[in-house]
This record gives sequence, structure tokens and C-alpha cells, in this order.
Amino acid sequence: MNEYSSRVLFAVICVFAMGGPSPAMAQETASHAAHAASSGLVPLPAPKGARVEILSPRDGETVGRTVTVKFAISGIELKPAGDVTANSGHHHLLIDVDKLPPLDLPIPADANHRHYGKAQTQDTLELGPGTHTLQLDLGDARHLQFDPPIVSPRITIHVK
Ligand SMILES: [Cu+2]
Repeated sequence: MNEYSSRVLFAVICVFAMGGPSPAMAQETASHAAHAASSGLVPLPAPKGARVEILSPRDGETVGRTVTVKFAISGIELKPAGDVTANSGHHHLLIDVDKLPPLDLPIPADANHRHYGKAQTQDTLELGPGTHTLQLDLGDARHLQFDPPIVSPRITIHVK
């Protein structure tokens, strides 16, 4: 290869190298896309030792269609929704929910995601016959989960 053709080859390689989007640009585009998809809400860190637990019914229990679910909380204060006291939150009961909702959005409010924004510590549910799961998921004043989520074990109950 003479000097001229090697220079041409070098130039061609440079053009190809610059032709595609640079890694920096691709990264910026990706981060813009991620930003657009996020709510901008940042979950609070879970206080160390904070726990929630379903006291009743018990995991595996068979119950009637009307079932009272009792909630326990420790290591963090129970406060109504909207109360921004540090290290506090309110209960949410997830009924037949397999996957926790996204951390950067308020917990949905629907038949499967119940809010106890008055700082309630129990609820009485009407459930259809069959197998159901129950799990507590603590939310802050904004109904956001903590990071990591403060959740109870997910229990399974059988409704007659
Ligand atoms: Cu809530």
C-alpha cells in the first residue's frame, strides 16, 4: 500500500467512525428517555429496623368471606397520609398483588391496593371464595413506598 492509498483509507475510517452516534450522545438520549419516564418523586430511605406484619389472619388459614385483617408496625411511626413527620407512614394492603408497584409513583388506589390514610390498624374485607394473598406495604405522607419497601411477608389465605 502506498502512502496516498493509506491516507485515503485512514480518512474513510475516520468518516465511518464519526458517522454513527457517539457513545456519549447515545447515553444522553437514553438518560433523557429515562428521565421522561420517571415521575421525579424520590422514595424516602426506609428507617433501619422498620417492619410491618399481618397479625391475623395467619398464613395458610381458611377463613369466611368476611375477614378482619390486623396490621402491626414497629420501628417506624404510624401517621395519617399527608403527615410529613420523619420516619412515619401509613399502611396499605395489597390483595392478590404479585408485584410491588413502582417505587417512584404513589401506590395505586384500587380494589387490590387499599390505603389506610387515617392511620387505621385493621380492616374488614369481603373476599370471594378461593385462594387470596395479602401483603402490607407501608407508604409515606405521599403514598410512596420506602426504599427498600417496608413490606410484610405475603400471606396466602383460603376463603370458603
Ligand atoms: Cu396511601
